[in-house]
Amino acid sequence: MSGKVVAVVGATGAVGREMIRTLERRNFPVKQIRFFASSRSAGQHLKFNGDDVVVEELTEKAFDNQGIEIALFSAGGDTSKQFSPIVAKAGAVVIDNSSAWRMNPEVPLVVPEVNPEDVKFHKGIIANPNCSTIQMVVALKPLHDYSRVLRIIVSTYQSVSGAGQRGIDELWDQTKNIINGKPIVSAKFPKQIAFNVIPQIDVFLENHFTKEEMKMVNETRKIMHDEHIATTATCVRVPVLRGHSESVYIETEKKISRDKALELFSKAPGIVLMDDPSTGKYPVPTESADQFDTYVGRVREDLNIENGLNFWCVSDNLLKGAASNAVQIAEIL
Ligand code: NAP
Ligand code: 3JN
Repeated sequence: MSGKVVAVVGATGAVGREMIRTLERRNFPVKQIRFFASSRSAGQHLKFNGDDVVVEELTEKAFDNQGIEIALFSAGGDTSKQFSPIVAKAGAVVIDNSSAWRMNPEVPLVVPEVNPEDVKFHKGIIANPNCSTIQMVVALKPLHDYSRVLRIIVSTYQSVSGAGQRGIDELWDQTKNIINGKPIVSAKFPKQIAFNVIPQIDVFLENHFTKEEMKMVNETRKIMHDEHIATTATCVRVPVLRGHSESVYIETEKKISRDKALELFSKAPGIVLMDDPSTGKYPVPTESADQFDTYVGRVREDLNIENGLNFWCVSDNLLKGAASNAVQIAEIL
């Protein structure tokens, strides 16, 4: 049978389950599939293309002499730091969803619509960027190719699934409890998320930005091969189940008119343009959920800055923001 021997590490998680579905949906050539998680989930069964597959415990010996060629990791940064080098040494190429390796100069950080060529310099580990970065750089790429992007001001509206299964459960639980007049518990998020918005994702750093915001700043430069792109990000959690949205303002070297931007977006890979103010056409998370593309709309020339352009983009954070970007990288391999 042709195809690759593929492992999904973190297979029981919110991203891992989408990786499995994405391999199925994109007909990735799989000769054999293996699922790994912690000892908590070892022994569980998950389906792949209709077959039952047992979840195995990830251990330091688990990949020895198994012939595993591609390992899709979404088991958090600490697990990745410990196991990715061991798995790469055992002969697999690791495609890791955590932030553990993203800024390591030896590790390519890849969005296939933007810098597919970087895959070539991998030494066994390839990093998948943060979900908020991925959809923004997919949208920026055609603009940047036409006229260099100098400045980015972005505000994100990030769904609770970005915080994993516990984030999804917390929104449901709080919503049900509030409707039923019961007290609520905030454990995964720093404040109440139901009927609220929270301008904090991840921890605060010394410069008063959050870690999530600084990921957008640094990862954008690395992916776009431009150390000078000046990004300011404000990352906000909103009570949406699935799909991150972003309001993006950019300044470019030469002016990009709305018509030019629409033309560039409409031809770009991975982008679906939804922009027609006359019919109220623009993207929203409920309509882009479960899709692989990045949706762009609300394109406007800035009122005050000659070379300023505003747009809105929406993408499924569990797919393009994580699982399908990783599977696309595997397709390049
Ligand atoms: P999740 O729903 O909490 O799932 C975590 C997964 O990791 C589970 O399968 C869990 O297995 C497994 N795991 C935890 N500790 C492990 C260990 N020591 N050994 C093996 N497996 C272990 O979280 P998620 O939303 O899927 O996210 C997982 C990770 O993906 C995040 O921590 C983050 O690094 C990354 N992520 C990236 C993006 C992105 O922007 N690209 C977005 C979301 C998440 P058990 O069932 O055994 O606990
Ligand atoms: O909160 C979100 O919407 C995205 C979260 C991503 C995330 C969550 C926990 C750990 C990451 C990430 O991918 O940057 C990490 C991490 O690996 O640092």
